[in-house]
Amino acid sequence: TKDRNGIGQVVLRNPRGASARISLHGGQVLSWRTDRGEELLFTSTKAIFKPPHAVRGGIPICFPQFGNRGSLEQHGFARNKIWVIDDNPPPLHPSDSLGKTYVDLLLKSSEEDLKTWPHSFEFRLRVSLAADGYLTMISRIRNINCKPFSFSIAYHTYFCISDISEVRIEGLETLDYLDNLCQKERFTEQGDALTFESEVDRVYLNSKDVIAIFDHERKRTFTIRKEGLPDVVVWNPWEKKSKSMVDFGDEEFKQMLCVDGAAIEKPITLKPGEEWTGRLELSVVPSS
Ligand code: TA6
Repeated sequence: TKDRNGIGQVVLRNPRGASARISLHGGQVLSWRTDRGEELLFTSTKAIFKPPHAVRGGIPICFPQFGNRGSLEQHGFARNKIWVIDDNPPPLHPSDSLGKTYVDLLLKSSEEDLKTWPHSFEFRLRVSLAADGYLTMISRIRNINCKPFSFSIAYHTYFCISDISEVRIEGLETLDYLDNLCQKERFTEQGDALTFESEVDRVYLNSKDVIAIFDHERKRTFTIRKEGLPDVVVWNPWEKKSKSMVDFGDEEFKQMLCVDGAAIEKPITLKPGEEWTGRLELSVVPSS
């Protein structure tokens, strides 16, 4: 299908009726719904669907840079580029396809990209929906250059939640984190679950590979399972920052929370010909 700007979109639908919608703009997942049609990802009602800017919501891919940690635009250029469907991707493990509904997307470094980031790469993204509605994103990034390069990456995931003050995250306890609100200074998280009562903008370091987000009011739990992504970004803009974002409603911070599988603190270095794989699996289950 095409969006209002004529940009291609792919809709995945599994046999039970769960679905996901991915835009070729940025390779961005824009929607992930349960088999009852319930939307699980947040998109701002003021989102601007105007390339090259990424839509405020879903899962923008931050690559080859996270945040403003480098010379590129905020979060790198991958989310602002048009990807193509990859009809003949190098094979993945059979378990990455069996029983799954999926699409393979490809972003290759263009002449234009090389001006700002002089490294030739191929970024292959597989987005899949499993029979039980789990959403999986597998990134394979290959250095097809003649010299090594390093990159950071984050799946900037906007979860749809009922009320930010009724949410807690388990799996980040006792970890060190870099606080973007305090000049990226390093702190250590306390011993109990993370809850929210003000702006949070942190990169948790060396986390376990399973993170749980409990939405108490809506009685559901999101689970993030990740491989190759040691860090976790946690972001809620809260009221003041929300008012400064043109593509975000003043009160919308109450219904969203970004929890991103990422590799930020230690950028990934690829030698010529080398390939890195990172996996993120999102699931949601009713919680008591
Ligand atoms: O989540 C970390 C962060 O860098 C925040 O500081 C905020 O800027 C957010 O990403 C959104 O960035 P964006 O460029 O999409 O507005």
